[in-house]
Amino acid sequence: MFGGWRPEALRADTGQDAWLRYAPLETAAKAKYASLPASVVVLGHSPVLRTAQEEMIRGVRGMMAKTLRAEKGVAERAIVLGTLAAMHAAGYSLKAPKLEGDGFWLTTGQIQGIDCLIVASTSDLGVLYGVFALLSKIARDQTFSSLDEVQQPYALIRWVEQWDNLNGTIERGYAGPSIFFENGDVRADLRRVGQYARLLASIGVNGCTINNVNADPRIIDDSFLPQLARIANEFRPWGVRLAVSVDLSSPKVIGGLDSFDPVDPRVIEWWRAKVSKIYQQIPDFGGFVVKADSEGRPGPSSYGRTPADAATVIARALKPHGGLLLYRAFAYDHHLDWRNPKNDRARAAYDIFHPLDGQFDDNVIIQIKYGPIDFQAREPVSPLLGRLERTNEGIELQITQEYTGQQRHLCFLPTMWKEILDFDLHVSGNKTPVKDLVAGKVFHRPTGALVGVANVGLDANWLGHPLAMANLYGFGRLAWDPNLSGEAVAEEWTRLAFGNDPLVVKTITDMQRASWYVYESYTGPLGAQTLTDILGSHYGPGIESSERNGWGQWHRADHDGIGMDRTVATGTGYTGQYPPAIQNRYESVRATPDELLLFFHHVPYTYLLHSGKTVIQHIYDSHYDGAEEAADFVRQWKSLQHHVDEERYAAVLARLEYQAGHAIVWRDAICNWFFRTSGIRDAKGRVDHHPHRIEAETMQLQGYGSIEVHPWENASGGEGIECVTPSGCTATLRFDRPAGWYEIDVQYFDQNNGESKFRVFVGNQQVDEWIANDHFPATKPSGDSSTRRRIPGLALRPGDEIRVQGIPDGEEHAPLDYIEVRASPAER
Ligand code: GCW
Repeated sequence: MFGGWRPEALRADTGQDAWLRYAPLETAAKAKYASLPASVVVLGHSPVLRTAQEEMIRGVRGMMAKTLRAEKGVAERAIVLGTLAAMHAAGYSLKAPKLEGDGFWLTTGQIQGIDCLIVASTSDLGVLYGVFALLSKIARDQTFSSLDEVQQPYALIRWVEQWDNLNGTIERGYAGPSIFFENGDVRADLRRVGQYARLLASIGVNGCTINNVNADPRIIDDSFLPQLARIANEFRPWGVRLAVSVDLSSPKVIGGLDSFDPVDPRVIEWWRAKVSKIYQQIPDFGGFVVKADSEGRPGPSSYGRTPADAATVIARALKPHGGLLLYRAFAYDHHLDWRNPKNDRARAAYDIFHPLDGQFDDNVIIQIKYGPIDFQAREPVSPLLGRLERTNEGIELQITQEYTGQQRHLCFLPTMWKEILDFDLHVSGNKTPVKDLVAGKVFHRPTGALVGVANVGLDANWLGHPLAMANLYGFGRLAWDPNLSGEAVAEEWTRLAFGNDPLVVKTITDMQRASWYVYESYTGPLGAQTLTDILGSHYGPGIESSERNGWGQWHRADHDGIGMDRTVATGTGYTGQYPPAIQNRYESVRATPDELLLFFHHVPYTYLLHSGKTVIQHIYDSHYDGAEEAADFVRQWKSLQHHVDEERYAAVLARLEYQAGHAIVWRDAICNWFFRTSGIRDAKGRVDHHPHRIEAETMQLQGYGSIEVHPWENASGGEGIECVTPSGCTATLRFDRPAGWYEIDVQYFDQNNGESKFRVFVGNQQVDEWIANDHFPATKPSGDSSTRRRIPGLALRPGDEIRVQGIPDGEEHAPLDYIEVRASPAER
């Protein structure tokens, strides 16, 4: 019944343990590890080493139902955990390889004549990382009879950031409230914080910034520090350093000064004293993140000072304590004049920070978003990444899917991150991939950083979509080792999160690997960026929201063509920020790769791509293909029924079915908009032609009235219907096709300010009913709230009356867009 595979994988799973489930091993795998020693020896007493020993015991107990004996010395075959120094001190003679920092060595060897399994490092934390690596191998069914493996982290700083507010909400968080804060204070119950730190440690993440970069100054108020210390206590046993985002105006807002001018001696003293107080309570405090002069945040420009002036005052306060300052390069003017074709937000980070190269202290890291705009589904690599030679830099990636489907759409981001990290910027004509630049290897900097904005929440499974945790896992793995392939990361994660059933491993790995391209293909063509509502949710389609305003995310589409001319020759000059080899590639319209064409060039819709298609036909095709591939995810996932636990099976299926529907909303919005704007027909005749679609406004309505939807492209035909009669309304049509099996899609709008009820009848028989109670980011009918209900397998006869009844609730007026009646798949 289970395809020969074990029912073990089918245990209910809330997702709380993520990739650290330690699920019981298959009998065959258990046999493989039967010779594992029966005891675990740890050399040393630090909290991190204690954690390492406990984790080893926990993992083996979960997977093999055996409890290792915790010992202090080697008297029998043992798993030995400790630093190389401790091993030498204990008189163990080992020929150790060269290890640095928190790197580790897993090996088998003799200690005092006894065969042992050894996990060694130069640091306690490295030992913990080694334990996690060993347990991961067991969970993934890897053989390690002749184990001898060294792993070194690529970059020193591997931090996640959370955009949590003190009131418990999370900016761009999609999985429930904050695990850290509630009602203005640190939560009383911090169990989830300890669990989070464990997950982070298991992938080598060594720091976490807990609050929004749009920082509440109160975070470092003296009265708040004991609360921060409680969080640091949860992090400490896992070697995760606590950091916070600070507001540059803090000396004024909470410090009582009349200025926050970074060169004012009183301000300098204020930061010095504040930082010492923090370290008195949190000796291993990691440091600060700063967002300044950006999107309305206060900054040094108020006093005519530079980011270097601002960074210096804070960095010097942190320096004596070993603290770091991550100063964000995401600073730009959001009141740009869109009428000026030379204006370009993409230039901002480089224009502001490049002239300051060399003016930052050694404990400052300039934290640079991967692209020059803002976490779009596709952007070129930020040129600033290649242009700081005398300043530490780090890259900022986004784990939370702000512009990539908000964990309702499947989008495995390590595929994108790999392209970015491997991208060779050819600095000074040499091979200089981004991963080497941000690890500080190219210019021999003291440090570098990979930072991921995670935004996990209180939802049991941390990120909402059960498959989205692969992004957090993948961030940590790539920060540790950017040379891993995206495929390897997806496969590791799948084995850990779902077990080793080959069908499960292959299916989920394949889906993850395809998912970013699929998402990109129906949301943002050819580097035009994610064509979403940039002024609001950043979720559904909103093609013109980025045009004709000061935010500078323009793609400049009009009747004749589309794209931003960013060339030196005729455009904004942005391409000139890249080293020559890259500049030449992007300066030339022919040399620019298709997927970034519209980021760099303005071209007519009839322009021929390298693929041989015109731009407009590519837009149509990619959106149709993308929507079909999204539908195919549902089919692929269904092949895993009875191979994964029911809970996650159902939760993922629901999200994928929703995604397949929402991909059609995206497809239609973008295709219709470009069709109307360009006037050029789809060569394949699909756009604006939906043979089985019946617009709700054309049905026979009782009580329902038509409404216009804005922007028009987010509803089929630009209109929908709504019902304000409390007892409900109906929309009816007469079925006039041959008798047979059909499925009906009801496209409706599910707002978050009411829970309307829907019922569907064929003749007098009710065939379905549901409540529109999902929580999309929308209070009106829109591309965010548009969703569908699919009713499969209906035997319809000519003359049947199909009737949808809607009963409004609150501000949600049972809004409908259209219905589609299609022959059931088996009949097609
Ligand atoms: O992407 C934008 C987000 C903002 C965010 C900002 C930033 C925290 O829409 O919500 O603010 O970037 O990164 O500072």
